[in-house]
Amino acid sequence: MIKLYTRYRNSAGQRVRTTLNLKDIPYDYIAVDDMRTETYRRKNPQGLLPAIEIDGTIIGQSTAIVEWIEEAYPTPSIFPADPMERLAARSFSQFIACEIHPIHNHRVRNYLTSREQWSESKSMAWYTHWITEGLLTLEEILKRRSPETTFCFGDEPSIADIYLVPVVGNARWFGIPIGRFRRILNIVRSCEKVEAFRKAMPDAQPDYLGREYGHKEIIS
Ligand SMILES: N[C@@H](CCC(=O)N[C@@H](CS)C(=O)NCC(=O)O)C(=O)O
Repeated sequence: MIKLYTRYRNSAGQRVRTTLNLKDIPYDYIAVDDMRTETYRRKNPQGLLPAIEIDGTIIGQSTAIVEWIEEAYPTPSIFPADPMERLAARSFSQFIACEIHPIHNHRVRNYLTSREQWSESKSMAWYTHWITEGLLTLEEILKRRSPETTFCFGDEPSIADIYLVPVVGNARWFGIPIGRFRRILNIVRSCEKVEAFRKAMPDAQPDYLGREYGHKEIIS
C-alpha cells in the first residue's frame, strides 16, 4: 500500500491526494505535524511535505510524485488528450508549482518574520501580493480560452485543476480577496462537486483540527 506523508494544510500534498483519489488508488495517510523534525528529515532529507513511500522508498516533490502516479496508473489520465492542450495544462500547473507556491511557502515567510523581523502585516502584504499576482495571471490564461469549459482545460479535470484548487484554498485560508477571479472561481466550484477533489480538501483530512476552513492562520 502506498503511504503518503502529508498534513491537512499541505497544499502541495493536496495535489497528490487529489490525483490518487481521481484514479481511485488507496493509500495510507501519514499525518506529519512538523516536517522540520529530525525524525521526518531522516525519512525525507528535503524536509518538505508531501512525500510518498512506495515499497519502503520515500520520495518527495509533489510534481514528481504526480507524474509517477500518472505513469504507474495511466487511467483515467490527468492530462488532456490533445498534445497542445497537454502542454498548456502542464504549463498552467507548473506556473502554480514553480512561480506562485515557492515564494509564499511557510519557510520563506518564517524567515522574513523571524530572521528579518518583518511584522505580521508586512508578511501578509508579501503573501497577498504574490498570490494575487499569480491568480491574476491564471485568470488571464483562462479568459483567453474560448469557449469557457467546466474545468481549466476541458470538461474533465486535469493536472491544471489539481494544482489550481489548493492555491485558491491558500488564498481563502488567509482571507485574500478573490471575488474578481470569475473563471477561476467557476472552475473551483466545478471541482468542489467532484468527490475526488472534496476528499482531498484540508477539512476532509484525519488530522484536520476542526477549525472552520477559511480561518486566518497566525504566521509565527
Ligand atoms: N515543491 C515542493 C513544495 C513542497 C512544500 O513546500 N511543501 C510545504 C507545505 S505545502 C512544506 O513542506 N513547507 C515546509 C516549510 O516551508 O518549512 C512540492 O511540490 O512538493
